Order: sequence, then structure tokens, then C-alpha cells
Amino acid sequence: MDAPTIQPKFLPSGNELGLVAVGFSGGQCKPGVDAAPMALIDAGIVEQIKNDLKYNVTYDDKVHAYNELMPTSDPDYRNMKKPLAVSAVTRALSAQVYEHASKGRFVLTLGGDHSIAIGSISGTAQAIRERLGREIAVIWVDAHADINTPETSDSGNIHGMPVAFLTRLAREERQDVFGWIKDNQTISTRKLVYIGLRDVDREEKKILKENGIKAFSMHDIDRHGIGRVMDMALGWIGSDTPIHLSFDIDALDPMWAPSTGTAVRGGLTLREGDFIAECVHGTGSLVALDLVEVNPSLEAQGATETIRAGCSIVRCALGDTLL
Ligand SMILES: [Mn+2]
Repeated sequence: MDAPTIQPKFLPSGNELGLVAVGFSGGQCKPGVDAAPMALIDAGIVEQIKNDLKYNVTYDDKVHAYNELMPTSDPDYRNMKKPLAVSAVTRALSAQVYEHASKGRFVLTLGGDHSIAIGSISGTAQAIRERLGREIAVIWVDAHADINTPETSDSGNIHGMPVAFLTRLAREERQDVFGWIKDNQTISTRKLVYIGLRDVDREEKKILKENGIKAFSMHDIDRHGIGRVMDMALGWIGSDTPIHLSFDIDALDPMWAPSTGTAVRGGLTLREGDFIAECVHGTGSLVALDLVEVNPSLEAQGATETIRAGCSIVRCALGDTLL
């Protein structure tokens, strides 16, 4: 592996990276996803980023569990499960990501379940607005749209709602239940692109249609191939917009990433996942990356494969190339 050669458009330096490790699983009900950052780090991801890809990594050497933020009581509210915990953790994470991004670092957030994107994306959005006066685009790679509002959600799990809160399709006045999200921390539905969807709730389909949100499902990938889909996705965003890539490992087919909380068959191949990350890196517009929903405890056999796939996605997004 060599240092990347693509010059970033929206970062002052090509090799400053801030890492936040988020050991949080409260956005859904299965324990274990909080162990993912340590599993990814044990698999060598930080060493690879430093030694092979030549980034200067700013990392506090800590997987944050945010125990001090956990409420003693956290009853359901508006159908949301653990609203106080998820709100408090994402609020803290937002400040951590902002701290890195406002200094011009690329920000890598290792989750954790996908609810944490409320924190990572709001932090990036705020920092880029302040630093460059621009809105970010978000590429959300996932089997699921994660755009339920509290009212449309069947499960009440907040990892199915982060996009709704980030776009203001869902809002809440209570400061301790995402009311802390300021306008300058939100994203536009026009700059949101999905890739890999295949398990979208009926109400979510309505939300996507009514808001004209760009989405490439597995059907589109079957029809056009991943190369053409990436051309269309990046064409929609344009070349003058900083990009936050939020990658849910369940976008990959369970053949490649079985150890995840809500696996859905019929997904991306390992190479298609890597290719998405490679293409986004190649734009020079990528400013932040989330890798979420790796759950090393769910599959004795498949955990190692899932962790390896996650590491590979991260390396590709940071400029690793096959040749
Ligand atoms: Mn997700």
C-alpha cells in the first residue's frame, strides 16, 4: 500500500485524519455492535492508516462508551427506544467530530450502530459550513434507508431514524431528545444519495418519493452496474460539494458481511462495496467517513470476515488502490 495521490479539494492537508471510536449500541436492541471499534483496531485498521496510507492520525486512544452520559431511566418517548441515551451520545459525538473537522482533518468515525451518524454528520455539516461556507452531501450506503420518523417506525429503534433527524423530516423541541440539533448541523435532502437499498419500509418509500431523494437500490445496480451507478450518484452531487460517506456494513451481502444486526440478502459484493469507497475517494471531495453496524458477536464464523470487509472499505475510502 502507498500513500494516496488524490489531492483533497476541501481539506487543507491530504493526510491529517481524526479518528473517533464509538462503542455504542443503544440505537438498536442487539448487544455487541459496541465492540466493533476495538475489533477493527485489533485487526490493524489504525496501523494500516498510519503506516501504509501515511496519514497522521489524531486519536485519543479510547473507545468511547459514554457511560457518564447514560441516564438512569430512559423510557420510550414518541415511540423512540432509549431516546435520552442516543440523543446524549450523538450530541457528544457531534462535538468530537466537529473538533476534528473544524481543524481541517478528515474524520473517520468507527461505530457503533447507525444512530451515531446523527452525531458524526451533524458535526461534519457544522464544521464545513463554518470553514468553507458550504453544505455537505451525504452518500448513505446501506440496505436500509434509515429515514423513518419516530411515528413511521415499527421498531422504535433510533438506528432506523438518523436520516430523518439530520434532514429535519423528523424534529423534536426537547433539548434532551435531539432538540440540540441546530440548523447549521442539518443536511439537505437534495444532497443526500442512497446506494444499496433493498429493505425499505412502505412509509419510508413514501418519504423518499415525496421528497425527491436520490436513491440507487440493488435493482439499479443490477440494471446499470456499479460503475454507472457511481457515475450517476456522483454526478447528482456535483464536483464542488464536500462529501460525508456513511457506510453501513449491512449494505454488503451477508455472504461477505454476515455479522451485522439486520442482515438482508441480495446485497453488494465485497468488490462493489470497495468500489463505491474507491470512487468517492477519487472525487477528492470526501471529508468524512462512518463505518457502522459491524457486530462481532453475532456470528462466530462470520465475524472475522465482516471485520475484514469493514477494514477494506475504510482503506479504499482513504485512497488504497489495487495497483
Ligand atoms: Mn444503516
